[in-house]
Parts: sequence; C-alpha cells; structure tokens
Amino acid sequence: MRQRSLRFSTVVLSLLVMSILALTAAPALAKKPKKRKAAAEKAERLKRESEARIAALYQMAMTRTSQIASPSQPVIGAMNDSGASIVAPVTPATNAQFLADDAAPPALAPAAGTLLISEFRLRGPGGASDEFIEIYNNSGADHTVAAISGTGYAVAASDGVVRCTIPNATVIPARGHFLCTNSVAYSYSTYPSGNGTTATGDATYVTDIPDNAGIALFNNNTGGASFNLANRFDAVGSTSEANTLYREGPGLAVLMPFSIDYAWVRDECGKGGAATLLGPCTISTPRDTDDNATDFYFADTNATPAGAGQRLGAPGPQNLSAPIQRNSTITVNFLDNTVPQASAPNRVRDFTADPGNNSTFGTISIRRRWVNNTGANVTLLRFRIIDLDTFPTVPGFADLRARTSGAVVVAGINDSATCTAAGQATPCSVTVQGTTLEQDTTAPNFGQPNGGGFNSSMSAGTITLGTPLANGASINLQFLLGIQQTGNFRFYVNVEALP
Ligand SMILES: [Ca+2]
Ligand SMILES: [Ca+2]
Ligand SMILES: [Ca+2]
Repeated sequence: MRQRSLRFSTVVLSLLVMSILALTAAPALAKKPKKRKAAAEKAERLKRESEARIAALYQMAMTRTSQIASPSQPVIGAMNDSGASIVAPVTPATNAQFLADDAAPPALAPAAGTLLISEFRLRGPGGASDEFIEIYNNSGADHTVAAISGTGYAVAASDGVVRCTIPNATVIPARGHFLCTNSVAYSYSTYPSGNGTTATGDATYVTDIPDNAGIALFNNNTGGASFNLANRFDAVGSTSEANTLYREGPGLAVLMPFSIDYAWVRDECGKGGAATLLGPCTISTPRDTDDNATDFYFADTNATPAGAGQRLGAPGPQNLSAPIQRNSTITVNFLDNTVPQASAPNRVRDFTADPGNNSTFGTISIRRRWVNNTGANVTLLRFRIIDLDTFPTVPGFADLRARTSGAVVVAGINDSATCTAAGQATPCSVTVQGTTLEQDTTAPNFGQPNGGGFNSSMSAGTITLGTPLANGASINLQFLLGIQQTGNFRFYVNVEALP
C-alpha cells in the first residue's frame, strides 16, 4: 500500500494564554482583622477588587491587541507543531497579581476558583478504591492553607464525609498541586513526580467513593452546615449526582464501572480533548468555567468506551513535589532556525513500519531546543501532552502515539544560536536527547501499551539534581511519535520543571 505523507495545517495565533493568567486572582492571605474593623475593611477590599478587575480586563485587552498584531507568535513556551512559526518566542508578561494585599482580610469565602480539583478518578485497575483526587493552585501565587474552621481544607464526597484534609499552613506552590489518594488501592504511586519522589498521596483516606459520585473541596473540614456553596472552592460530579453542591453545571457523563486505567482531566488546552480541532491551544492552564462537562475530558490507556467518549491518554497524578508548569520561562526554539519547521532536522519522518511499537506507518520525530530562562538551575524537566491527534481515529486526521526515544546526533546545523549553545561554530553537529514516556508499570497497572496520548508526560532524563540545566543553557530534545494513521495533526505540550 502506498503511504500518504502527513499534511499539516497552517494555523498561527494564540490569543488567550496570557490573558487567562493575567485574570487569575491571588489569594489574599493576611492575618485576620479585628471584627470592629471588618465592615470598613470589607468595603475597602471590594473597592480594591473592583479596581483590580478593571485593571485585569484592561490588561487582557492590551494583551489581545498586541498578540493579534503579531501573527507569528506561537503558543508561549508550549510546543506548537500545527504549523506556526516558532522563530522568536516572545517574553510574556509576568503573572500579574491584583488581589494580593497584606491589608486585605483572608479571601476565603468563597474564594471559588482559587483552588481546583484538576484531575481525579473513583476507580482503577486496582478496583473500586483505586482512587485519587488532585488539587491545583489556580493562581500565580503560593497558597498557604488557612481554614475558616477546623484543621484544614477538606476534600469531601457527596456523602458529606471528609476524605482528605489539606492541613493548615500547607503551602501549595503557585500552579502546584496537592494529591489526595485512597490508600486501600491507589495504584499510581510509582508514576514519576519530583526529584527522587513519585506520585504518592500528600494525604490519604480509606473510605471508598462510589462510582459517579460528586466530590468537592471546601475551605474547612468542620463538615455539616459548613460544607456549603459559600465555603466551596470547587466541585466535580456526574449527572447522576443529585446534590448540586458536589458538581458544577449538569455534570460529567456517567461512567460504566469498568476498572480501567482512566482519569477525568481538566482541559489545559481549551479544546476539551477534541479529536479533530487543529490550531493552537487557547489556554495553557486548567480550565474552570464552572461547568464540569465543559472543563473535564475522560481518557484512559486503552481508549475504552465507558460512557464518556473514547480518548487515548493516561492519568497524571501530581503531588506537592511535582514539577510546575513553566511555559513562560523555559522557551522553545527550532533545532535549526534556518530551515522550515516541517523540514529536517526540526521534523524527521521515518517511514519504517514498526507495528509492535504503535508505529504502523512509521514515526515522526519533533526536535526542539529548550532554553532555561527561569533564573535558576532546572533540576527536573518534563512535558505534558495537552493536545494531539490520537486514537480513536478520524478520517483525515493522524493517529499519533507518544513513544520513548533515545539520543541522536544531528549534523549540518546552521543555526548559530543552537551551535553557540553547544559551544561550536556553524555548521555544527549536536546531540539531541531523547524523551521518556512516563508510566506506572507496577501491577495492577500496565503502563501505556498503546503509546502516550492526552495527559501523558514525557521526561528529559538527562536533567537531574546532579546534572541540572543552568540558567541560560539549552537542551536539545526529540519527541518521538508513532503513526497509526496518517493525516493532519497537532501536538502541544506544557513544560513542567523544578524548581
Ligand atoms: Ca470508588
Ligand atoms: Ca469550578
Ligand atoms: Ca495531573
């Protein structure tokens, strides 16, 4: 059979990435004011918040204007391989914070949206209790837990019973995570996390959460009447959840109780996990429209039809030690800026059939140079797939499977920046390091035998505590994708790094 070559779309703009960041409010976590001053201070706070919202909207308008005026701008820091020109990544604005103010009272009632449930499952290969609930700090500022009552924030199910407490004084880093797991059967504890750590629970519980039940995060663990809408950060549940306190909007699709390796994942691209939407991601942090069905997608390692559509992907539980999204400070370049993005060495097509490795129609290797602009040594570097074309297949669209790859040496580079970073003059020969599909292969899990998809992560294993990537230094990396069907494709990742 004659193989078709891949076709590529030619879309360019990213409009909303920084706008979303700019609109994110920091929690105001000052000391509790005296009661007699409370009313006056509340009025003052409301005034400040109003001004801040106007400032944020103004900044958003400015950001949009400047981005529209620069049509070659790629998704910032993320890898755009749907056709955009990644020639000169711009330096994005800082994560502007508008509500942090030492004089403000604690923004704890309700503070909805400050912390989110970003990923979870209520069953897995380990059975009904193979559960985790991942909490995400949806702001550009560290969040210090300070409950309005009790000993911390609570992750509770719709039976009103606290599963995990996030203890008072816990600091959840800006854009960081906290992981709550059911210690009876949680099975993802060997999935990589931070330096020397894996995705173990930061807090654990033992009481099963029923399939399709709702869960919520509250600003206290007192329970009872204190679990109410005003005290709720976030909630997610299915359409079969009767108590609206434990879901947002009509709810998620009801899952059949299959003990599969799945997760509900909050969309970080803005396309809701759509299989056939080419073009840039419109966001790069977890989406929260307060409508669960819009904000989450379902994925599992076999693309199982379980009631919520099919989508190849994987769980990616993140805990306090996990690397944090660094799209704005770890920037991406072509491996060789003197040739088009679809040409070698920036993109290398291998037509060799390799069905055993999910590459029936060969592979595509996407090669980029990443620059550490964080201002510090990077000691851990990985990439989370937030959008791609994969299984199930759709006519005209590719079916790509993320694979582990090794290092390759690439000669004939004429890009002076790439050569300089490698300590050479042009033309030069550089090493492009491989990336590793991160999996949990400890029973009862089988890793990702069909290859990586949505929410899978790929690590740059040469970056470690002992061999960090210095500030200003580069690393050349390849991302190897098996091709099970040719066609149009896109492939977007978020950068996750420590510190
Ligand atoms: Ca369960
Ligand atoms: Ca929400
Ligand atoms: Ca996650």
